[in-house]
Amino acid sequence: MKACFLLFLAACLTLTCCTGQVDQNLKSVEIKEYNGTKLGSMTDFVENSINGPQSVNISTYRLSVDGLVANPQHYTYSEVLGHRSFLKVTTLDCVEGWSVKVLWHGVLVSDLVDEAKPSPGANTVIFHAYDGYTTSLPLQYVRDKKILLAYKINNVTLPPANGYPFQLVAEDKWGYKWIRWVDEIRVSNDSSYKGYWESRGYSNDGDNSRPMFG
Ligand SMILES: Nc1nc2c(c(=O)[nH]1)N[C@H]1C(S)=C(S)[C@@H](COP(=O)(O)O)O[C@H]1N2
Ligand SMILES: [Mo]
Repeated sequence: MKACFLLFLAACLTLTCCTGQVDQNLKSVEIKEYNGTKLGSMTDFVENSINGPQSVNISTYRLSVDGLVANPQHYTYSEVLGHRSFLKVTTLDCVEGWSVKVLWHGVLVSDLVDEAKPSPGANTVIFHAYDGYTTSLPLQYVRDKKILLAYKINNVTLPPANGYPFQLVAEDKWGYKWIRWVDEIRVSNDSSYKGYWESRGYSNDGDNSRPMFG
């Protein structure tokens, strides 16, 4: 049964990779409810990325954890997936006015950062993506909120448009903090660093309980 499901998933993914679109079969295998909470669909996300959907070649892909660390890391996709993983139902709120609540499955950003051994004074995490997009978050927030680097949505491997291989689940932050196609986690002591949208006027704090401009 499980093997059957995995085979089906593999077939769907092959299709998705070739077309760069979410295959309708993927939509039919994603879960719609979790612990009594009704979920949105991964196809509810609005495509608004700065350079369109990216297609990452997983055989050459590496996730770097570097910057202000003693022990920089360069993980393959499967090495990242080898870390302990967690599930979370979390809502993404975009500044454009739409939001989607789904089940995320991922690894702890703080586990990856800790493996790289952050130096004293490290207080910021700067994320870089395959399309050149950047954003940042306080290291303390990343630890306290147990922030995930997600590789599945609604129990389906992230489709390319949703950020395959990884999307940051920046709980309680505006959508522009939810960086997709993440390829670098850079530890820093520059707490005033401004990412792509932050340097264009959106609040650096990005807290979704506060105004998006700040
Ligand atoms: N790499 C990258 N990540 C990105 C963006 C982008 O342009 N490039 N756009 C951000 C914005 S503004 C939003 S609202 C969310 C949307 O993510 P979703 O497609 O998973 O909803 O992605 C964020 N992450
Ligand atoms: Mo957004």
